[in-house]
Amino acid sequence: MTRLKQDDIYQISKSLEQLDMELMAKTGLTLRGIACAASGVDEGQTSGSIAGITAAVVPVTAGLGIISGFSDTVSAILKHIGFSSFTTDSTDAGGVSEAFLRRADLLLMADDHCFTALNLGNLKVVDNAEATARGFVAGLERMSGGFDRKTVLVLGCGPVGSAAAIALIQRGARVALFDLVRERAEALATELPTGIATVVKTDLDTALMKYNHLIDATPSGAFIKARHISVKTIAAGPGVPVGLDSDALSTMNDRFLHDPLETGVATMAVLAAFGGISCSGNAHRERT
Ligand code: PYL
Repeated sequence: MTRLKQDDIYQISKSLEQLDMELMAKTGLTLRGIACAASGVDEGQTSGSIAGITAAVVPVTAGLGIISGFSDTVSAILKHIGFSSFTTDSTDAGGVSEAFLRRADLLLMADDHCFTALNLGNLKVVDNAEATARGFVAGLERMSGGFDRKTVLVLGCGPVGSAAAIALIQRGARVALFDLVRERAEALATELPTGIATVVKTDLDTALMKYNHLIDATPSGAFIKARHISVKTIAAGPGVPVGLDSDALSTMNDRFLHDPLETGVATMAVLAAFGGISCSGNAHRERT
């Protein structure tokens, strides 16, 4: 998982209205709408109760430590989609204790390996990697007008790419799996329905020229070039940094979804609060 930097997130809190306008143009949904679609819940039925749900965001000093602005940005995203939310005054265990004492319904916290949302009522656990994947797949589906057995190229078979492949198949897509480590793609393919999931046998350049629907779940930047993009290309990029280079981005217009944190945070909170499906965290998967 790429560790975000302050530069990646410092503008998010003041750009959420702008993000909603961009998402509406691309998908017909706002950030909350994407989160609800990804969670399989009706936005109209949740919007009333969401305000009554309080989320606590706990800063964590473990490992490489606190990212300046991270917890407040997470809290701002949650407020933007309608939750009540606060960042705890204390960090780590003190913050967890504070969340309980202040009767939070949800608790969100992240170390360098796992970003989790906990429902303190029903003990549901939602992992950011899985929620991020589901959010971007929901957005890609809307931009694509439905998958209807279309094949989506999944770039990167780590926690986000794996969860994206599963979510794509659940929504009626076929998936072509690519990872620089071919064994990772092959290992993922063994967990997915035969014939619906295939491993890309060609090199990356050929694959990028072949497929029109892409999910970039890699930690690599600017490797997707303008020559890989056609008027039919529709892409979602949960990966950080952005996989499309500036020339490729300039040709995509309203056919590319990316944000460094918003979609994942919104989806994990809605999943934790309302999602009927309990999510298992990816924390147990091998850490890259
Ligand atoms: C959750 C993000 C999405 C992409 N990479 C993940 C990341 O940067 N993880 C590290 C988060 C560390 C947060 C720090 C704090 O400020 O509480 N422990």
